[in-house]
Amino acid sequence: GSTYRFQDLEAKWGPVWEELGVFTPKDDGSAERRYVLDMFPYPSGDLHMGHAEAFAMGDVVARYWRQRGYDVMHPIGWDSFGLPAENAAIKRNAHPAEWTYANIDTQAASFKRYAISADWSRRLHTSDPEYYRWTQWLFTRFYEKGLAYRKDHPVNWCPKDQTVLANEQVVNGACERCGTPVTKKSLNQWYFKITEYADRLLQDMEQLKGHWPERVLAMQRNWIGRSEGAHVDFVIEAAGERPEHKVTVFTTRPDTLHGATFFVVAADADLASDLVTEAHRAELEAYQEQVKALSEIERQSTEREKTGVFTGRYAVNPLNGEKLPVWAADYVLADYGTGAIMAVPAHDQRDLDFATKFGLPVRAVLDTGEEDPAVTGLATTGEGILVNSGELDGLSKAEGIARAIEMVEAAGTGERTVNFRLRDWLLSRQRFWGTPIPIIHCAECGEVPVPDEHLPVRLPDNLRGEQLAPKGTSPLAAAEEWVNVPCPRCGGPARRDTDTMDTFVDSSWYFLRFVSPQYTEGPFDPEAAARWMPVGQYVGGVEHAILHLLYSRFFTKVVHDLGLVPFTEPFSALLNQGQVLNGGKAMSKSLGNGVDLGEQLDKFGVDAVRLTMVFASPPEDDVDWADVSPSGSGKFLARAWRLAGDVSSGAGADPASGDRALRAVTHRTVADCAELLDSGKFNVVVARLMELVNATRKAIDSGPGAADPAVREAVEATAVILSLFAPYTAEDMWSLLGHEPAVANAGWPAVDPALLVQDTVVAVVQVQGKVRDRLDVPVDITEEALRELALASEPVQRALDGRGLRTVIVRAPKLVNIVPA
Ligand code: ANZ
Ligand code: ZN
Repeated sequence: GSTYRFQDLEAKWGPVWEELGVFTPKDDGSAERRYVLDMFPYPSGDLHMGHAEAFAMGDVVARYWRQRGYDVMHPIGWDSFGLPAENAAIKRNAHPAEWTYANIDTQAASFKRYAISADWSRRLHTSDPEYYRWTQWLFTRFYEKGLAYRKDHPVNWCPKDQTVLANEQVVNGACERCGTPVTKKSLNQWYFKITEYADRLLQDMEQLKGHWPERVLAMQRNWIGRSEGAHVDFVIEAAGERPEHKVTVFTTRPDTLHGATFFVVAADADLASDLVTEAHRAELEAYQEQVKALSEIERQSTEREKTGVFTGRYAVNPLNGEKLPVWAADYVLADYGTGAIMAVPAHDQRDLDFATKFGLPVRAVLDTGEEDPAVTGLATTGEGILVNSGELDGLSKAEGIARAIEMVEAAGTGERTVNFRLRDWLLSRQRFWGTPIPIIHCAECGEVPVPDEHLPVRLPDNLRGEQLAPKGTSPLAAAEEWVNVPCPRCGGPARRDTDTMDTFVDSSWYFLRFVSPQYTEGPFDPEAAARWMPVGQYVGGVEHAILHLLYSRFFTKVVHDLGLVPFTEPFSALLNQGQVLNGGKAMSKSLGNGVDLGEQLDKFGVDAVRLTMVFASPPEDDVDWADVSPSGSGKFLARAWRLAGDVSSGAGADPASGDRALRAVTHRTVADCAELLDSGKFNVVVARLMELVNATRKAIDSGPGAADPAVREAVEATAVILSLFAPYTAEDMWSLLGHEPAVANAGWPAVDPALLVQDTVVAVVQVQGKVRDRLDVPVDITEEALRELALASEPVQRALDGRGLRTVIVRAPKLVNIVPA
């Protein structure tokens, strides 16, 4: 028929693609391999508009690369462990698996309808025992390398979710999930020693420059937080009840050692309780209670007035022997540097605020030409010359830093050091629906890893509903018959570890599993990984700019060090797609501005929604659904589709005999679109395609007519380019044009360079009104380019005779008028 009905096209082509296995890579070496990956979804309900945006972008890349002849792997799977499933199970007195797998089925059906060109044979779910078996296997390798360990630590605790949170999951002092203010609790927890990889995580970002968004690299750099400085030892004076001992500080400014006027230890560190004199203990303890009661939000606020208590002790400055009062305060963090600082109020604002509050002295030691900080209340942090600093006087800041380090090193009271903000990764969770930690605790043998041949340690399937409710300890502890096992080493009675892993562990290696999802000899087939990886294009939201990417990079480096992969970075290129907004705001329940993806698909069709997502803005920008027109997209698709119906006859004629003007448009469009796709300007590709469709329609209606071979050539090119955005429409066009499916493998149209030659015009260049040169330039030359060309002309240079320029008037493409000074 001649009516475009998206419902018919969706019903017709989906099953055909599935049957033909169009999107399964050949993996036979017949073509260069490329791996395109979208951050895998979490199965909370059905797909939403955000998925539709992200997956539309990833699919453009996958489909484009396929058309360019690459053997493309574009897998799909689910990040299916996690709290929402567990909470739903508690509410419904069910097992988390029920909710999880039901949602996965729903999403899978939606992905198929959405025509994601995924290889479904690689589908995986991180909550499947066949998957988490290998998560556990990897944990064991980490454990053997000393990269997984336990320690007691004050951890972030969400009182509502009754669970531990990683620093990364605390946003402005509140639980990332539920918004409850986070408190501290001391627990024995499992950690991954990601800090051992801090330097490499930083160094290897060199490989990513230019291929990852600069802001993501900046966020990673900042999170790793490398600071160069020194450890300097201060001796704490002996006083009555305890002998003298030393406390080390971390400072980035050893040049300011002479400006230290007091000393501060983190109030909540053991060190504070350790140092305090008996006379001040009660006061310190009262203060510590006060600090504990504060939420992280309040603690981290820079506006808050400084608080602290004197400990009764003095620390001796190793450079000048001065005695500095030791304070305990909460603005010094227990888990950064050494948890103790030398305070230099003249040159550090936090120290100055503290000094002002408690009447401590301020001594400037770097003359920066600014006003005295003691007077202005503003610490000076610029460059300058050291003063009041004994031997360091007269040196610059950098010289002072170097010299001060030499001095403390020579005296054996300090050393150059590098400090990282990055903390070890707290990975244990006291929740049920996660990968069980494969460790057995034996009274005789201590921690014993579960032997590989006993993996997976499966979750018990008899816990449900209330039994999963958060209690602070893991719900697994209640499964007695699961917990009690013989020790794998001595056979004596022992207990399984009852914590589960942070779901970020599951997602830190899924991209490796995809290369060989059914592999049973290890987490992945190393040969397949070497063939397919790194991922050529990774696509996902900027909300994962730090954690998921950092953890995945860390895992990849460890797996590299285990000799399993040759590469050190998992994702060669990264695209952060924008958000889908409605009315300029993120969609949310509270705003009531949510848009239901299913309804949009029912109303406008998959192709129109996908095309709208891509056309609305550059991929990395947000799309405001209130501003777009999926019905307009639908009209365009119908228009493109009708072209194919019009040219259904005349196959086989040589396009070279066709209309040259239309051919030029087609070939230029194909060439430009390739460039635009390579540089990620997908929205412009759609605009160019609309122009091609218009030109073709004109050629049919008022030009050489539908039978002209140039028209067929144009419509075939349209179908191929359109297949990246609107696969159903493109497939039907392809079929109307007399081809077998699938258009996805049609191949990118060849470009005839002879048809790309641009029209040129003559530009006249005048100097003081006299014509000095005539230049052949492209019609669409920019003002800037024409100006450059004109000024570079030899006759023009001769006429200028070394004089400067007063004005240069450029009227592209035809005229340049130069007035010398
Ligand atoms: C003396 C000094 C003088 C400092 C000066 C700065 C300026 P970054 O760059 O972030 O690494 N510091 C060290 N450990 C701390 C902790 N646990 N809590 C709070 N502050 C801490 O910062 C390093 C600087 O932050 C260190 O250098 C120390 O103060 C402070 F004019 O030492 B500085
Ligand atoms: Zn034992």
